[in-house]
Parts: sequence; structure tokens; C-alpha cells
Amino acid sequence: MDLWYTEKHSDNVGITMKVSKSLFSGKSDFQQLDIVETLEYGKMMLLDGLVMVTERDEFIYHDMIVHPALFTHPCPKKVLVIGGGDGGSIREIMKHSSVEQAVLCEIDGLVIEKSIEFFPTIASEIDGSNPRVKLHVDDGLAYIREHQDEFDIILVDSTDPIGPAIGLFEQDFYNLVAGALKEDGIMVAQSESPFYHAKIQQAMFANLRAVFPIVEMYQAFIPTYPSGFWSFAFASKRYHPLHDFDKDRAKNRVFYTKYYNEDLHIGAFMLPTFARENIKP
Ligand code: AG3
Repeated sequence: MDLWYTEKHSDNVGITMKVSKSLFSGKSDFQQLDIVETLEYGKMMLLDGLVMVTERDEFIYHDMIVHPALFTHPCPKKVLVIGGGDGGSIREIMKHSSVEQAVLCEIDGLVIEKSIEFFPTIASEIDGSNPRVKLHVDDGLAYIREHQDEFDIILVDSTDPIGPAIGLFEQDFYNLVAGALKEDGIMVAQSESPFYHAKIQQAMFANLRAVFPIVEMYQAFIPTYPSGFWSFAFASKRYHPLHDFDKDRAKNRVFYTKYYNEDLHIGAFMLPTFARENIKP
């Protein structure tokens, strides 16, 4: 029997993958979590039916949510990830030796638990073995309210703005993030597909501009997300992702990155016209 999984990207289009088996299916207090084995992309995690990670292409998203900010900030020591319960962002952050502590604040403990069980290569730094990593199962808003003026970098590794992540796209939240950052802090948030989510981007970037002096969008090619054309918001109090970028430091990095590199860091900020228009001030 042929089993296929489809995530609908609109009423009339989606992505479909052939599945060999279902590994886990359950409902937490917050959302529906499914883990399936696909033939093309390896294991895949879905939240409320939306693709979060696959073993084959997760390196792209995780390289790109982490390294542009960590190679722009001159010396990131304390980094917070909001969401990101699979641990992929924390894994990449840990490659930066300047980082003394990384905190993961994920609202859904089930995502952490099942990622450790089914995605050991992604969750490799959140299984309790690394003393530089702290885990909090908590609402991101509640957490940052109590941790003001503390972080060099905050990464918002969220799902789409429906369900539990809805508040993570609003101006009140960005005000709290700005407060939780030090005076030269940087925030990066996943910012959906420029091709399908123009309205979300318009609102999100307007909210960010109301709070941060430097706001830029950059892109990455992520085959399993809607349209494959994905984006991130770079919002910063002092450092500009291109003008303050030390290309030699990125070039001389001592770890391997399968997607990110010092040239792509610059190229990722170059946007097609329609994407620029989505976020026009
Ligand atoms: N964050 C998910 C981005 C949103 C994907 N959207 C979708 N498939 N409709 C992924 C978490 C990875 N750490």
C-alpha cells in the first residue's frame, strides 16, 4: 500500500511525500505532534500537520537561523532560543566557542522529549550532556519578561503564526525581546515564505521596525517548507549584518557548515524585488 503525507500550503497546493511508517502520533497540551519516516527526506516531524524538520534538509534552516547572527555579533556569550524544541538551533550555537551559555525555552515538553528519542543527531546538545545548555519548558513571553537585559542574541525558532506561536509575531513580544537583549543585542526570527506569506511578513516587519533600529530580511532555500523560498528577520540594536560583518572571522571558522559560508552570509541578504516589496517600510 502507498502512504503519502501532504502539507497543504493553500487550498489548492501543497507538498507531498511518500511515507514508509508512522513513528509517533500524539497530542500535547499545545498541539498535535507527528513523526513519520519518509522515503526521500528521512524522519520528519510535524506540528499541527506542518513540516518542522526533516533529517535531510534541517541543516539549511539551522545553519541559517544561527550563524548569520553569531558571526555578526563580535562576541556572543549568552544566547536564548525561543521555541526550537528539536534542538537543531542549540546544536549549531554550541559550535561557537565564545558562547558560555545557551538557553532553550520551549513551550512544549513533548517536542523536546520526542526529538531526543527520534532525532538524536538534531537533539544532540539538549539531552542533558552539555553543561553549557539550559532547558526551560515554559512560555517564551513569560520567560523573557523575567530575564531582561541578559542576552547577546535571541533566536525565535517558531512555527507559523497560528496556534501556540501566534504571540511571537506581535509588537508586544518584540518589545520584551528588545528588553531581554543587552544594549548591542541581536534577534533573529524565522519569517515565513516571501512567496506565500506577504501579509504576515508585512505585519511582522512593521512590528519589528517599531522596536529595533536595524531590521533586515535574509533568505534561505528550504525544500520542505512552503514554496522552498524561506526567510528570516534580522533585528538588531547596534550591529548591522553586512556593515559590521567580519568576513574573515566567518571564513576562518573552525567547524563545518554544509549551507552557511562567508559569501552566502552576504548573498542571503540580497532579495528579489517582490520580497523587498513585502517588507517595504
Ligand atoms: N520552524 C518551522 C518553520 C515553519 C514551517 N512552516 C511550515 N511548514 N508551514 C522549524 C523548527 C526547526 N527547529
